[in-house]
Amino acid sequence: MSLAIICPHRDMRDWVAALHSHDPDLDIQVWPHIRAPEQVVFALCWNQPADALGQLPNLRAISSLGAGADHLVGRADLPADVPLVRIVDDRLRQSMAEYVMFGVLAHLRHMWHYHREQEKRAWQIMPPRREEETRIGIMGCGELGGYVAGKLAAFGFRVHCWARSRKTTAVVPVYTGREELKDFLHRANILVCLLPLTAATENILNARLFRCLPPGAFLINAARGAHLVEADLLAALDSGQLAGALLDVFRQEPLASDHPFWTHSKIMVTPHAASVTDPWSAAGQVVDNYRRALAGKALLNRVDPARGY
Ligand code: NDP
Ligand code: OXD
Repeated sequence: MSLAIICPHRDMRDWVAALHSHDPDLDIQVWPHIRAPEQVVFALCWNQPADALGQLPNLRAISSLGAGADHLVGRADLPADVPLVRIVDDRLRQSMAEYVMFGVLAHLRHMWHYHREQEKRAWQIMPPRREEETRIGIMGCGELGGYVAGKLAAFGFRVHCWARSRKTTAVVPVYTGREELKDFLHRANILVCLLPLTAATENILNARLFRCLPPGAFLINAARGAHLVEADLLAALDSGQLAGALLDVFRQEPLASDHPFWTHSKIMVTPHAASVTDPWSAAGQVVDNYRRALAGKALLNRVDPARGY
């Protein structure tokens, strides 16, 4: 029996070492060097090539290497009925909280502006945006959104979330469903997207949504590039409807070198680095799920293909 890692263009030696630290006897095959496809019962995947999983006839489970599973859900090339799981991890949550906190503080304290002014040796104070006038709306109140909301609230910010299902125990107010989306947006002068990418959320960051935000709102998208209608963002920045954006994810990654986002004065680009799965933190749950799959036990962190996340 073996576990396959299918993550093209990445050095997976750390992952192999981290998995072996939990089970030194684990047989690991790293794509494209799959020596014995019929032995593979568990696949750990990120951006897997279209034909990779179909070549593994005895799969019992497939795990995303990250929190998102949109690269696995609803794909015709995936073996039918093989359960999907994803990573849920403390380091991922904390790292995302750091990223969003950075974006919020950099916006409020005009750090983009000061960084540009430094190049001109210009000494001019901008009045900080006031924390008490700041209301942060987080789209998604799951493992990441819920955690980030708690951290921002503990720091003193007014935070509210938006989710699909009603929450009764969240630490911040949670708006629910399309019917409460406008109320959620009206209150958000910083909007953070931490939604999974599904049919219902694709293109959700669009002109109509931006118009529901208070003028001069700031956008942080750390979820998926396909949530955002890029032309609508550029228009909203030009009109002043949005003051700026911190973007970590893009429709096409890496972002093309001639993409207008690179040079836009109101956009900060990061290379899908908001919260990268740390193998040393996450390998334990992968080995656990591998063993569960072998034993026919319930898997941890299941993805519901019908829901899309
Ligand atoms: P979860 O599944 O734990 O949470 C998803 C949240 O989104 C839930 O609160 C869910 O509502 C809500 N949601 C889903 N669909 C809708 C909808 N149609 N309308 C309203 N709310 C909806 O996911 P995670 O928090 O673990 O991760 C979120 C995403 O973050 C990932 O899917 C991935 O794309 C992205 N990500 C990005 C990273 C980066 O480095 N840039 C790193 C890690 C993740 P409900 O609670 O009702 O189910
Ligand atoms: C993830 C990601 O989903 O890195 O974990 O985007």
